[in-house]
Amino acid sequence: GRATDRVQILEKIPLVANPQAKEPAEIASNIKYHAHYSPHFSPYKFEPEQAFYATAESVRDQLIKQWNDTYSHYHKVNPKQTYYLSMEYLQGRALTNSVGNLDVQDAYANALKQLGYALEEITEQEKDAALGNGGLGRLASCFLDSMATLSLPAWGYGLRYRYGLFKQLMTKTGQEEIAEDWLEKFSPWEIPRHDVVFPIRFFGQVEVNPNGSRKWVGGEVIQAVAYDVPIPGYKTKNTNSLRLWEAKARAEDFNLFEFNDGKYESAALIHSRAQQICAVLYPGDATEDGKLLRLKQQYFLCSASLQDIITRFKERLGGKDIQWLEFPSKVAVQLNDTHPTLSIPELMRLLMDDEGLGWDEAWDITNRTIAYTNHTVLPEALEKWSQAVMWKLLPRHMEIIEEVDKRFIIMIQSTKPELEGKISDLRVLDNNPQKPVVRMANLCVVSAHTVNGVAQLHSDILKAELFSDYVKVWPTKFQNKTNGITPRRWLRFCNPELSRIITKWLKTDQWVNDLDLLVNLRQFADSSELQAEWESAKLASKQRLANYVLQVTGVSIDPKSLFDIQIKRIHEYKRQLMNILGAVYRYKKLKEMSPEERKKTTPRTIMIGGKAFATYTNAKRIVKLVSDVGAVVNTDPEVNDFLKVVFVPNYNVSVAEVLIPGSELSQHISTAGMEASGTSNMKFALNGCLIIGTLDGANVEIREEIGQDNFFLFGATADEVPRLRKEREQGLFKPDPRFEEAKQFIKSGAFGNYDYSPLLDSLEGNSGFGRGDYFLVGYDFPSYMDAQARVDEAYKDRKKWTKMSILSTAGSGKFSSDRTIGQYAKEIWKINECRLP
Ligand code: CBF
Repeated sequence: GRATDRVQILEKIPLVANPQAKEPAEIASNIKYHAHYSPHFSPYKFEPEQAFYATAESVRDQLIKQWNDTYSHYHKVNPKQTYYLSMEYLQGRALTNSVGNLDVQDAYANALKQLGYALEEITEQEKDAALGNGGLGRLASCFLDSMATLSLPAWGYGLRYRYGLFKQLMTKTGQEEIAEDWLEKFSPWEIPRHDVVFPIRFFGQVEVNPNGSRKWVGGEVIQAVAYDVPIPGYKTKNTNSLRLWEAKARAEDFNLFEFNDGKYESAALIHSRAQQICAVLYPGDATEDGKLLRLKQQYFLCSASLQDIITRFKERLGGKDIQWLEFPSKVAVQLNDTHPTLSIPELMRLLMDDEGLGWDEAWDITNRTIAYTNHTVLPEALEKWSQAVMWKLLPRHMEIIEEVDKRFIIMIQSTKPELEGKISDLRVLDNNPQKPVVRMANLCVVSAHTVNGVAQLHSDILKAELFSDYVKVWPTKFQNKTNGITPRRWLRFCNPELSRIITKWLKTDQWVNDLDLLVNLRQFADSSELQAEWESAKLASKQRLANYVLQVTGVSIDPKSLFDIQIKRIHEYKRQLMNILGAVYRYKKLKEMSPEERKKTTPRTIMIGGKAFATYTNAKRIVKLVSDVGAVVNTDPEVNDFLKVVFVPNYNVSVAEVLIPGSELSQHISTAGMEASGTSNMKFALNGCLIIGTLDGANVEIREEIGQDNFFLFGATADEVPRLRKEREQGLFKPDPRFEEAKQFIKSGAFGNYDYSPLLDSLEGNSGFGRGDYFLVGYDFPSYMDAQARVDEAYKDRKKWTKMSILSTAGSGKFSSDRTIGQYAKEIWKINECRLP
C-alpha cells in the first residue's frame, strides 16, 4: 500500500525544476523533477532509495551554484591556494552534512514530509564513501570541511577508487571481506569533468636531447579524468572541491584490428590496465605486481594533480608572463603522509623537462611549495620502494631522486661534517645490495620546507628520535599541528539532542564554528537542571544505539548499563586485546560472585568495532576472540544483567555517528608512543564521553584540556617503554595474577575451541617484534584493571559522572579541525581567507 500511496502523493506535487529552491514546497517540486527526469530510475516509483537520489540531486543543484561562484571568485582574486594531496578520504555520507552546511535542513525535512518521508529515513539510504582506511583518511575529510568553513582557497586531490574500504562480514570463522560497491548505482555528489583530462605515463625510457635536456618517452600512457565533489562550508557560501582522479585508457589504445581478429583480451590490454589503477584502495602488496600497482596509484595521483595545479597557475596569470619563482607564492602543496611523495620528483620533472627550468630553480620552487605531514612512527608504515621497481616504472623520477640524494650527501659533507657518520641513515637512497630502496620519508624531509607531526607528543618524538639528526641540519623545519575533527559532523549533525542543549545554555549556536566557546559550559557543570537535560540527551542517544546494535547483531543491550566503546582499526598496538582480556576477567569474576555481590557491580556493555587488514592474521584473531567472548557472555543468564560484549560489525563513518553520541566511556589504550594522535578520542570527548587511556598521542592534550580528574589514566609512559621492553627481554617481567587468570580462562576453552594460542603466545616470551609482548599488554594490564575499577566506582555517582561528562565537552574546544586548519594556513601554507562576497 505504501508504495502506491507515495506515487499518489508525488502526483499531487507540481513538477517544476528549480535549482535554487528555498521554500519547502519549491524544494519538493525540485525533488519531484529529479525523480522524473533523472535517467536512473523509473518515474513510476518513489521508493526510499529513489527518494534519496532525487533529494541528493536537488541538493547538488544548490551546491553547484555556490561551487561555480567559488571557483570564479578564486580565479578572479588569484590568491595563494593550498592543494591537499591524499591517497585517502573517508567522506562517509554527504546528505546530512550538505543540507546542514547549506543551512537548508529544516526546509528539506519539511519538503520531504510533503512527499511522505522523514529526512532521517532518506539519509539512511546513502552508502558511505569509504575511500580511506582509518584516521588519516577521516582527518583529510575533516580538513576539507574546515577549509571550506574557513573560506580558505584550498582543494583536496585524491583517487576515485571503484571499491573503497571493504565491507566486513562476521561469519563463524571471523571477519570476511567483501567489496563495497559505493558506486553501485551512482554517486549523486560527483561531477564528472570530461574537460579536465591529463596524460599519465608509466614505464618507458629517458631520452637525452642534443642540448643536454632530458625527456621521458615511450612506455604506456593512461588518462586521468577529474571527478569533482563539491565541499560546502558552514555559514559561508564558499564551496571548495575535492577532485578525484579516475583512470581511463585512450581510444587509440584500443586495438580494433586485434579485436576484430577475435583477440579480445589483448585488444583491450591497456584498457584493462587502466581499470586496475583505481579499482581498489590499498591493493594487496605481497606480490611484485601488487607493489607495482600501488606505486602506479601513487604516481597517478601526484602527476595528475600537479599537471592540473600548473595548468591553473598559468590560467590565472591572465596572459601575463610566467614568473616561475612566484609559483610558491600562489601554490602550497601538502602531502598527507608519504603516499604522495612522488609529487616531489614529479614537480621537478615538470619544471625542468617540460618548462625548461634548471635544477637550482626547480629545486628552490619545489622546496618552497611542498610540505609534509608525518602520521606515524611505526617502522612498517614508513614507506620504502624498491629501486628496481622505481627504475622500471618511473625512470626519469629515479634519475631525479638519485640527484637529490647525491646533492644531499654533498651538502652534509660540506656544511655538517659532524653528521658524516650518519649519512647512510639520513640519505634518501638505501643502497643495501640485498634490497636497494628509496626511503620516502627521507625524501620528504630532505625536500619539503616544513615537516609536521599530528599531536604534540608525536611531534616531540619525531624531533627527538625519528628525525633527530635532520633537526640538526634544519632546526626550524619541524612543527606540530595537533589534529582536530569537524564539530559539524561530529557533534552538531550526529548529536542534535546534545547540540540543542549546548545552544540553549550558551545562548548561541556560534560554538559550531567557534568551538572554544564550549568552555563556557564549565560554569554550569554543577547545575542540576543542565545535568538532567544532559542525562536525558545521553539516554536518548544510548537508546538509539541500542536499537542499532539489536538490528545489526540481534543482541539486546540495556541503555541503563555503562556503554563502553572502542572503535578503530584493529591493530596490536591499539591493544583491543587488552580490552577483551579485561572483559574476560570481568566475566570470570562475575561468574564467581554470589547474586547479591553481582548486584553491587556496575553493569557494563562493552562494544568493540573495527576492521582488520585482510592479511593481518593476529588482528583477525582478535576480532574472532571478541565475537567468541560475546557469544558466550551474551547468552549466559547468570551474568546477562551485568555484562554484555558486542562486536559491532562493519565499523565505518556512519556507524561511528550512531556509536559516539551514545558512548559514556571510550578506550584509547595504545602502547604509549605508538599512536601518533588518534582522532576518535576527540570525537568521544566532544560528545561528553569519558576516556580511559594511556599518555599517548592526543590523549595527552585532551587530558590537559578537560582536566586530569575527568580522565581515567593508566599505563607506562612513552619514555618508559624502551626500558620496559629491555627488562622484558632480560626476563625481568613479573606478570600480574589477573593477567594470567584471564589468559588461562581463554586457554581453558571457555569461549570455544578456536586456536587462540598464536594470539596469546604473542604475549609471552622475551623478545622479537609482535612476540615477547612487544606492545606491553602484560605490563599495563594491572594499571588498566585498576583504572577500570575507578570507572565502575565513578559511574555509581550519577551527579559526579554527569559533571565529568559536561566538563569533557566543555574542554574539547581545542580539538576542532578549524583550529588545526587555521594553524596550517597561517604557519605552513601562508594562505588567507578568500570569502565569497
Ligand atoms: O593523523 C591522523 C591519524 O593517522 C593515523 O591513522 C595513520 O594512519 N598514521 C594514525 O595512526 C593516527 O594516530 C592519527 O590520528
